[in-house]
Amino acid sequence: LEKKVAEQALAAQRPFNPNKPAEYGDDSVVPHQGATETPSTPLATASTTTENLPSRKLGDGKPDIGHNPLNGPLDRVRVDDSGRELTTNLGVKVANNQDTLKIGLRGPSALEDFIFREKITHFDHERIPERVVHARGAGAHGYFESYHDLCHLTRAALFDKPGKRTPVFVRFSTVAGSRGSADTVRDVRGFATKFYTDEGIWDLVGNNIPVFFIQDAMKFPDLIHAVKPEPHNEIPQASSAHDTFYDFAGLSPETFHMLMWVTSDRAIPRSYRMMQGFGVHTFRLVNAQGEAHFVKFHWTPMAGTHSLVWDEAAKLTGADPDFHRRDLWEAIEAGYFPEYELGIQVFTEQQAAAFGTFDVLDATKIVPEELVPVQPVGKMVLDRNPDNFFAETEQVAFCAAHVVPGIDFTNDPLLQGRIHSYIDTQLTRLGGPNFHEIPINSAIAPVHNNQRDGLHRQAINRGRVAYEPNSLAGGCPFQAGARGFVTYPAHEAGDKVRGKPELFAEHYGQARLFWESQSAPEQAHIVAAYRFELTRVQVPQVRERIVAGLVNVSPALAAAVAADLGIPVPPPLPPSTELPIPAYPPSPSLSLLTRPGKTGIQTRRIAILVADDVDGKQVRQLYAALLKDGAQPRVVGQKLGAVTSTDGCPLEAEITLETGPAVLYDAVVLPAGLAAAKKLAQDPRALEFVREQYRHGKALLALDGGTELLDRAGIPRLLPDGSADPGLVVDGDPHAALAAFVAAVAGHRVYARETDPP
Ligand code: HDD
Repeated sequence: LEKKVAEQALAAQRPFNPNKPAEYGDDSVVPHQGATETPSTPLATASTTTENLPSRKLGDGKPDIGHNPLNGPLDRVRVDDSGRELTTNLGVKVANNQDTLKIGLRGPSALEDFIFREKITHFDHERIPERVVHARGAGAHGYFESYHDLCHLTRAALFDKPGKRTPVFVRFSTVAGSRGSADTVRDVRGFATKFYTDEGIWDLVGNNIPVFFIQDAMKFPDLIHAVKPEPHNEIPQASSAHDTFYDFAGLSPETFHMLMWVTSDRAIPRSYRMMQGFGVHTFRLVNAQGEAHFVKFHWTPMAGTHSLVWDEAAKLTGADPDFHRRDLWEAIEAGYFPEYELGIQVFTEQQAAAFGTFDVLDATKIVPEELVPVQPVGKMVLDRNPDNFFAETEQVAFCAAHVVPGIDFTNDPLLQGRIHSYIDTQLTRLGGPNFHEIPINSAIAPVHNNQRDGLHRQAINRGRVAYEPNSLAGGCPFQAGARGFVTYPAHEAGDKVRGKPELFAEHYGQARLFWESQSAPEQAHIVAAYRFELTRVQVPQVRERIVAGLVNVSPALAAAVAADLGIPVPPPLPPSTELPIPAYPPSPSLSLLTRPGKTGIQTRRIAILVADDVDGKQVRQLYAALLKDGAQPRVVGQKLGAVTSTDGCPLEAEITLETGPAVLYDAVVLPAGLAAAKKLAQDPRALEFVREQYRHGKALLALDGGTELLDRAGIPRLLPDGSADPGLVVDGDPHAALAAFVAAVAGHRVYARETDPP
């Protein structure tokens, strides 16, 4: 009897929804895996140096999961509710979470209801200001692994041994849109990396484009006010295609180099995993002997550099506004960890002075790779999604001023202004000076200083001494001297002036270099992007001024854009200097097509169209083969549920033509089985699907009956120049066809197919 009573008492305490066992049923009583995980590194001994096993250089996208010392500190604050009772914020168990406290069932609510008031008050204050730029983003944890010992160049702890791993948190973002805007808009992408090094936090707060719009931080608020939605009506959202932006740009010809990059395919990446990252500015590396070199930082994705096409990007904003966020999340969940190689361009001040045609302190200029090659120095692997978007991705505070011993600034006037802006913005965004104590922002290196108090202080500093020098605490914490951050003693002398060097005023040489280094399809996309953007501009003079600037970049480009806008080519914008426009040899590395990637079809999304009477056996074989190669096949049907199969074993459609339109996929397989193909050939949505895949240059595999669908969609079998289409695989031996299809998917797109207009 006692046992029964005990069981009943236990059952009464349990949550009760049998349909949701994991959340409210019996299963929830047992925490699922992860909840009981003990911290792998105790907080006190957390160190990035515990695991120094070098892994393969750039791997196959599935590196060994390293021990991440950041796990330890974050475990301290992780909360897992599995099997727990509901409480207030003060730990008082809540008996009823459904009803407010009332005086009689139909009576007024009581002010006494502290449970309701706590819940609502917290809710009322859930939102914090979004970032003034880069509001929309997605983040991931991972590690950086150094290939070499770079002690001859820098004393930065993360580069002090080959194979050394340092935990990182990365946030990718768009710039102009607000937090809820779509991912695939035309924009620069932020690529910000927080390195939790043994000697403090280093933030490399870069973009996916190696230059910037402006040269001096003084103009940043103007630039951002111009590109953000116009202030009177808050239109347009997440788009540079409007008058104020191009008004500012045309009147600030220093923007022209960057304009070339943002009208290129770089501004519509296929994935955060398939874009480069750049530190943009020239920084300094300083070694233990105090010797300095200039450095530029480059991230190169192992998955290759791939982009969307504009029509697709525009449609994706509706079909899946979370396209990039989802893509990053799913790749990491699937174990296909994004990898990026870190490369550095290292040069001396003397070399920099000899470059002659540009100033390395000018953030609107690159150092061409032909002049200073990029040397790989390590790789970054993103192997863990955040547990909580707000706590980690939203509250992470990057700051261009966060450097560590061995890494120092230069006089780039854009960088100098950034050193101020980032900490300042966090004070508003995160509500006070203790944002460094928010777990995602806190260093793994120990923190000891005399800073005290402030809103939301977490640290409980002991003792009565909070000043320095002191004798009462034995002088602690004491200055670290040479073990600490020692500013590179660059010699500076000059008059106090507001202005810039003459070389900064040459705006067109590198814009031309970029244009001339692009492949034909990339050039065509740039023309189309200017056409789109400037067509949205309403004031004719604003349009014309941009085209006038383009004349200095390339008369051919200006002529093509002017023709599309229906205007004559205007005279060139007067140059801002008498210096000649320098000529650079083309730089092939500026074309996205020169970095095809090493991960084959991994994570590529492939639709398999099905309808009743499909050849299910073949679909299953294809599905398995594509899955084995790391792709994400999806059975796309006319409606959800089972379709009949010729082998009598029905197939389940996972998504529909309506919910999973063509733009969500990198490639499509047209169904095996004539009867199914005939059904789809009568469905306008299926025909549109096929046409769009074709028009966007994607791979198509048509087996057996699939050709019927191609014919009905009016898909030509050859490319416009009469040659074979490598992305269109039709019939033939199934094994050979699959191999050709896989090669086509890995090749990303057949740009030769593009026609304009479609
Ligand atoms: Fe900035 C955010 C990158 C110039 C002021 N910036 C921000 C982020 C990235 C960049 C990636 C988002 C970080 C995150 O994910 O939280 N910014 C750049 C690059 C620049 C640049 C590559 C030029 C080379 N920025 C720049 C200037 C200023 C700022 C010149 C001001 C003088 N940036 C900010 C900011 C933001 C910011 C206002 C907004 C939110 C934040 O800092 O945390 O302080």
